Amino acid sequence: MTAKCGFVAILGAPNAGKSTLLNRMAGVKLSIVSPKAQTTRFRVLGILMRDLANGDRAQLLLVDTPGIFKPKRRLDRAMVAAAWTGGEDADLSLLLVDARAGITDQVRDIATRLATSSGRLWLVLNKTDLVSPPTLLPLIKHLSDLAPFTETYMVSAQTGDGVDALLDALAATLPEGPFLYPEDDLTDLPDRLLAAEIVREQIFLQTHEEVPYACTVETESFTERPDGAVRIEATIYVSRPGHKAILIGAGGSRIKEIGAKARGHLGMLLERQVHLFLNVKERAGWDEEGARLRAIGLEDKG
Ligand SMILES: Nc1nc2c(ncn2[C@@H]2O[C@H](COP(=O)(O)OP(=O)(O)OP(=O)(O)O)[C@@H](O)[C@H]2O)c(=O)[nH]1
Ligand SMILES: [Mg+2]
Repeated sequence: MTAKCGFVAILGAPNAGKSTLLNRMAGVKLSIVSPKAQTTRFRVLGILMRDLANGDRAQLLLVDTPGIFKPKRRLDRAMVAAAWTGGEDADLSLLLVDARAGITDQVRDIATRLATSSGRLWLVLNKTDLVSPPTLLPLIKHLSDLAPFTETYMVSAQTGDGVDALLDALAATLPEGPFLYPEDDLTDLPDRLLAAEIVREQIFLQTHEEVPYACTVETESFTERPDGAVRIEATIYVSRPGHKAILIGAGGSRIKEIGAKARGHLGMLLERQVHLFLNVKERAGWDEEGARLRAIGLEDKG
């Protein structure tokens, strides 16, 4: 048996389905997903073992990245920088393109920049469940004019269609080398960060307009109790008093629902009972604050 191991970065425009694909490939939910753009804010690693037909074994280190867009806030700049770094550090990058949205300005900009980088690049069309097959070939042709993709795959991260074939091809193409993580590990994401992310996912699902973008979540305490349950306290920082009112909702109804859903999901992910306490604090300008960005693992680029 030969061991293979390498990093594969999933890059693309916001909402392309990168996190859905990571979760589908890892077979477990590691990265939060929402119908809104710019959901993912930092790199999320998925660790996956795959046996090849020839008896070789591969450890795929899949890196979900924030969507790439024109950043305005310091938070946005740090997110986009994290995405590009994910690509630069990888053995192979996948450009994931929403086949229904096609070649938007964002996709064009990303592909053009990837064309100037020296790393290996594959094209993956996603959301094939939403388009008719004859539209895919012209799309691939136009994308191939923008960057030198060495392989092309078509998948539906949602239904799982085509994902196995992509995984087999990825495992086969990884460089030979020892496994970098224990075989049973699923991610390097600490539970505290996972807890904050699951709360943020509910904010993305349950609030609208600018509110989800005006929030960040930090786990203040994470303690295991003697009965096996875990007690989690998290703070939601919001930019403005109006956001706080929306987040709390009439009579506290919204924050209660965010807490209830997040607690349920966390209970399943952590496989134990969760007691979750949420605190909402107004903090104008948190998205320009280095400490808030570092709290979610983003390097402070100033
Ligand atoms: N129909 C369909 N929907 C999909 C597919 N993959 C993802 N989606 C949906 O697309 C939306 C965005 O998915 P995400 O996985 O959050 O996208 P992302 O690229 O990680 O987005 P950012 O983190 O914002 O950059 C969600 O509503 C997903 O359910 C797919 O293959 N088919
Ligand atoms: Mg994402």
